[in-house]
Amino acid sequence: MTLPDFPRTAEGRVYHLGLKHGELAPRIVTVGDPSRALKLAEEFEGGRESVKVESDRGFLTLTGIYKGVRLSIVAIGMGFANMDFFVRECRECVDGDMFIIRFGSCGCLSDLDQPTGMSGAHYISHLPDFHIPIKAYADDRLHEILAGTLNNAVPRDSKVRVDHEAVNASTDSFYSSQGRITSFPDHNENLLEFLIDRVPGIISLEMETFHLLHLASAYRPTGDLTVQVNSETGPMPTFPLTSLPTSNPTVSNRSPSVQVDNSRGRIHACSAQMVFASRSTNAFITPEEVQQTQAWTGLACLEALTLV
Ligand code: R1P
Repeated sequence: MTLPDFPRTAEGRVYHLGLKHGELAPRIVTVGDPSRALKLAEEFEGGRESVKVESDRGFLTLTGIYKGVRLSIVAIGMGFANMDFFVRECRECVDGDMFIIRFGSCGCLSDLDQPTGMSGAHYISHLPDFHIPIKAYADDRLHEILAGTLNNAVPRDSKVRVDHEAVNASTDSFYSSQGRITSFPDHNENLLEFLIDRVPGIISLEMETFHLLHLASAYRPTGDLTVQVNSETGPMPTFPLTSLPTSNPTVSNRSPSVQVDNSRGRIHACSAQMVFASRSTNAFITPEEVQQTQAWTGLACLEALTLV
């Protein structure tokens, strides 16, 4: 599909992830850190990926086989903007339903004996005046499957526990909007207390999950909120553009760039966050604990995607 607002290279690759149809599986684990992606890809059959695409913009995609199922691991870097590129561009590279698990790290608001597995995520912006507690929810079924594989994967001697009811807040920066006090005037001294007060059950902060869950749950393969299909003329807007207020600068006379593609399916997403740091005590887990936790949590993510 070619969309007027959706750039591709001359080779037909999506512009930022550098992928073309066939290089990505519809079952995806997404991580921030490329080294986490490369380590997890060692679990693919043959000990490595069969497709590796490194884009000019720093996205890394590894596709291979795990337990007979074709999966992809995509390292996206950090933040909402990169998550936005990832979800929208991956959607253009596969047909049918997509299943996406974010396998990330986070800071927790209490002690360190907490991970992994989130029921939702909240967005906050980077200024105290604009904290907006909007909730986005994980896909119920995928979340339940992941909770099961995580529970099965926890080593018996681990102090880590899986909290599949945990609430996470996604923030648009690491420093100011997570209440870190630096040498810049962020006016964020009371941010953590504010969040604990306003967001029931919040235990962690990271930077991507809200946007993943939001895009996944908002996506409609037939664009049914803005487009209706006429079999003779193709997709048309359900509202006449001329009836919208002309003074609104966001209204344009261009046709909506949304097109209907019935080969598309839903996007099912959920997230597992590993707690690497405590914001209340400033403690970090050790590098060895990072490796151990990543190993079993990553395997649980791959396993979950084989079960959907
Ligand atoms: C900040 O250090 C980064 O780590 C967390 C945050 O969400 C942010 O991207 O996630 P990853 O470990 O997946 O990168």
